[in-house]
Amino acid sequence: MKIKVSAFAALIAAVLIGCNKPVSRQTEEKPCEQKLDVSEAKLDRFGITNRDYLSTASKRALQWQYVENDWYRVFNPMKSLKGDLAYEEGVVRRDPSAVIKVDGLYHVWYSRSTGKTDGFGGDVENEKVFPWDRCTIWHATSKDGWTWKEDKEAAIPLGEKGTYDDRSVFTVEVMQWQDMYYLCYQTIKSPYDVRTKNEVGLAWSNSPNGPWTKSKAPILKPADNGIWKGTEQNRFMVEKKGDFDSHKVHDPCILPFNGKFYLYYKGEQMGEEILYGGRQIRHGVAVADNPKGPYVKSKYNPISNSGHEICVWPVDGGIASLITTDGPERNTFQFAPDGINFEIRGAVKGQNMPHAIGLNRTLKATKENPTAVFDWGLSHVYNSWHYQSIMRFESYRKTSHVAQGAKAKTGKKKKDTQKDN
Ligand code: AAL
Repeated sequence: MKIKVSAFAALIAAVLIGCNKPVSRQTEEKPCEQKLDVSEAKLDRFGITNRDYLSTASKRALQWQYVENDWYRVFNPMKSLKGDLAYEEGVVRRDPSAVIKVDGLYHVWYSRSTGKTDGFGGDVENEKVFPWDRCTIWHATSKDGWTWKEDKEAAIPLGEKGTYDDRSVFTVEVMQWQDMYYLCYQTIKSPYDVRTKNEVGLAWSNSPNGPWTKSKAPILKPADNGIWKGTEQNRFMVEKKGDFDSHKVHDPCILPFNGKFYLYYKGEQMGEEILYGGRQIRHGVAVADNPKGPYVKSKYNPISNSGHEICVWPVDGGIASLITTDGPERNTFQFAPDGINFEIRGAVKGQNMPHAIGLNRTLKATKENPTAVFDWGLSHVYNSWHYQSIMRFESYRKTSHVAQGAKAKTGKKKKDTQKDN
């Protein structure tokens, strides 16, 4: 009888399970159903013993949308930079932008501040609450990507007292588009307390060396639908949490995509919780017809359920994203053909993982090597809580796992010096 059931199952080779079709108020309706492929070939590939006894994990494996092996990276230990970007005691240099190359020189922008961090316990009006507080945005250039020369003054200074960016401008990204350069970055208006809303500003120039014109108002703001509980300095106490980005919009990065401009960002929510052993962080996107905006938040936000700093790049007609640090899907590569609906495609080994990646935009990702942009780039390290410095990351692609001297699937033997490709 059992054999007959199995044979029947093999014939239809499908099990019905709930699917993710976007249906409004789906909980009030009968959830739609999706067929699960339990063909012999699929069971054999995943080593599933018995199609009549599928564990929850096996069912999940059978639902994987993408089971190829071309999105996997291993990071080497980070390396020190030379010249002005070498570690300097007393100075914070962090959150580097993408690296671009113009007229034979690499360019990078980053947050810079001096002095130690006081935290939120004292006079927040006059002290420095975070390493990224009281920052301005600086620019450095390099011939070889190792030795960097910092400009003599900030590329983006603070706004005048009373303006939206009078306290800190930081965590910058660069976009080069039609002979113009755009810097988008986080902004704080003083005072900076634990409930201060964080916004996003923009500046533009026809040269990477500036001068920069700043937007008069933020181009992106947190959702305005959370309600704090009481007046205490506590960001966890809320009457209502509001959208995923009700407190802060962070880590902005604009990519030209499908004739429009997609501003990817990290949201922080009022009343943030700890979930899956990490912070409750999700990403969103806002779209504009023009690089200067107006940017309209996607109705599909949030577009991730995990992650931290934004790390996105164009590949194969869509947008890829590296999700790091927080949430159940941390350390995964994800891909969205439409820039919005991301699926997991692969993973990174957690070891040596850089967390504030400035991608190298001179490297091009391809369908065959979608993570080529990670060959090298910049990130930061915490030399201490007070001071951070920018370093170089390098990584390599790994698509096989072969013992030294043994034959790979291609039939070739692996040499002792050879890394997996
Ligand atoms: C980073 C980023 C943003 C935050 C701070 C500096 O991890 O998410 O930039 O504001 O930390």
